[in-house]
Formats: sequence, structure tokens, C-alpha cells
Amino acid sequence: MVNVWSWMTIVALSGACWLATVVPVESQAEQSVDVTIRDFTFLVTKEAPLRLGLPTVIRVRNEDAERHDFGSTMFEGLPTRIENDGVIAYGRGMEGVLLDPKREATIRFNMERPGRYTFRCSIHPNMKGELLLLSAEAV
Ligand SMILES: [Cu+2]
Repeated sequence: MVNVWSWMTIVALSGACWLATVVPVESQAEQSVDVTIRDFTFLVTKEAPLRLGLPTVIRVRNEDAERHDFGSTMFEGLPTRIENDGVIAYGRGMEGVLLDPKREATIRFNMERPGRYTFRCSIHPNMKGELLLLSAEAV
């Protein structure tokens, strides 16, 4: 009895994994990264290594009661669309986004240069994080 039950649980779990791996392939048009700011720290969650040539969405959420910003040189020279608190800004040479407490912003751009990119909060210079962008050949 116990064995049958755990076997069924495993099937259900692997079914969920299968869905999780298939869905991003179907929506291949976009890759996303979630950045959560909590206790003056950047926490990064992503499904897969970031690849060049794909539209990329960075969702930044400030869970602190303090104002932070998310800035990086990774958008330098690239057309970038930033949606922050219902306001959409679009342009080149954007440096980042300012986040009020408990707010969320979305940054959309196309990854074009591989490398290791740091991001930081200019208000609190010890808040830093890093994203690694791979070229398609490296994946
Ligand atoms: Cu900060």
C-alpha cells in the first residue's frame, strides 16, 4: 500500500517537473529573472542561464520598508523599457530604476553582450549583485 502511494506521488511530481521544463520552451520569446530586495540584500531567481539574443525581463521587487534602486551598466546603449508603478519609460542609456517600499518594477531589454554584470543600489553602496550572461554557443 505504502509503496503504491509513494510511486503515485513520484509520478505526480515528475509530471510537474515535465510541465516546468516544457513551458519555458513554448514561451521561448522571453526569458525572465526575478530580483527580490529583502533586508538590504538582492535575491536573484532565474529558471535557466541567461542567453544572448533573447528578450529579457527583469522583475525587481522591493520588500523592504526602505527605498532602494536597481542599477546596472548592463542596459548601457541598449533600448530598454522600464515599467515602474504604472509609469512606462523607454529609451537608451537607462541606468536603472528607483523602487519605493513594497513596489515592483519591470525592466525589458535584449541581451546583446555576454559577460558578468554587476548591479547595485546607489542609495546603499554595499548592496550588490551579479548576473551572468552567456553567449548562445556557451549554452
Ligand atoms: Cu538600497
